[in-house]
Amino acid sequence: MRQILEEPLADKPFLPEQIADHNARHIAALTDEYEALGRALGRRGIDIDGVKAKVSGFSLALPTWATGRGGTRFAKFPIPGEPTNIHEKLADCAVVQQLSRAAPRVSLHFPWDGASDYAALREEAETYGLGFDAVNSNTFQDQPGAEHSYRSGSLGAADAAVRAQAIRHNIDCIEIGKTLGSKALTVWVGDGSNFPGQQDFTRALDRYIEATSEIYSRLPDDWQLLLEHKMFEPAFYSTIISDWGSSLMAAQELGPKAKCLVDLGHHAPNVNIEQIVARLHRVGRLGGFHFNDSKYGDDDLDSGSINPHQLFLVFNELAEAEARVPGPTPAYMIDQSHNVTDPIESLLSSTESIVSAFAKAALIDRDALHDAQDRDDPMMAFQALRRAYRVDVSAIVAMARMEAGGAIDVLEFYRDSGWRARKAQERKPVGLGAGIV
Ligand SMILES: [Mn+2]
Repeated sequence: MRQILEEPLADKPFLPEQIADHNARHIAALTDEYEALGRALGRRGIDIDGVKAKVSGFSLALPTWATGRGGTRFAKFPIPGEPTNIHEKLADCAVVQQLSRAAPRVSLHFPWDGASDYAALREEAETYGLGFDAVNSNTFQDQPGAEHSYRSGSLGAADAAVRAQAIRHNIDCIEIGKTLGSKALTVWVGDGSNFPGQQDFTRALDRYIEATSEIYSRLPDDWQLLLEHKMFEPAFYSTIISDWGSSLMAAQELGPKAKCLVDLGHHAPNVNIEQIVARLHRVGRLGGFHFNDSKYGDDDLDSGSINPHQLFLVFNELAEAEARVPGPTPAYMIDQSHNVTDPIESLLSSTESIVSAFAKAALIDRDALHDAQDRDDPMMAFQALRRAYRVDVSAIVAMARMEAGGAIDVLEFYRDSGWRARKAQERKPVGLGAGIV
């Protein structure tokens, strides 16, 4: 076992020299693997340095809620050293960013991430080299002291006073986001029904769109409103924004700043999510992406842990769309609930999976793919994808990360650092609390 690293400087979790020492032990093997892969790709006419440059340009956001143990609907088993407030969550996100160099933004959720001074919070994040991604509102659970309950819905509730409270909360989130430097508000509501007849589908959607248009009218010009659909839960019979069709319908009625956000876990099993990506991009409404994986539904498992091929196919569609109509990159974010792992380790591992899927999609010979599609040759079209998917791109991803100042083996560095054990001494214990967040 290697030595536990020294106590770091206050403004960065780790000293650059600590990462350099780690990299010095791995650089010879990495260079050898990178050069061998470069020769193999070169024989196919692919320039490995060009792919690495694309990988260097890829980044995603981390959600603060994924820095703690989320648990399941049934229970939550915290670990010592979990973050207990927004400042500690930022520090853990800084660990992921400093080691992976692919996660420079953090997404906040209110009121969970409330702070007394958001300008100071922005400066605190900047000392870590972090910025802020979309802010997220929460009108799916009641808060202490709230005047009205969301038990029967929020933006789509039948009670106008409940809708007004939900609108106010979203406007408050926009105001906080302006101070933080965010450029988007993500809205997911659990509104819906649990019994046939409980709710009029049409009037409920009308109320939701009317309420959301009030929020939309308060958006700064350079902001986006990201609408996140989800098939079910907590409403198990009908959900107001249950699918991409409802989401698109709402976005188109609201206006050009409203876009759809696709969360990989928010569809029925086996749904062709990559086709949804292509559809939404075609109409210019693909606003964002939440990465996770699932076996059954909204499991929030680690990205690429169950179906890495689907992740690759999603990035294939994104690359295809980008080549056809260049435009702003969708807001990429991890959205996971960690039940049995150290959340930082899951975020590091998932970041690696997502960047790898992006890198593999960048290897696809698009001319060969299009040619096979146009000749109606399904096998060769499939092989164009398969040739890229089979490549182990680890050396490209690690080289890009190292050149940006990150660690070659992120998990090894993190474990050797003793970060969690140190935080277990410094941070107060987390309560047992409820399950999934
Ligand atoms: Mn999500």
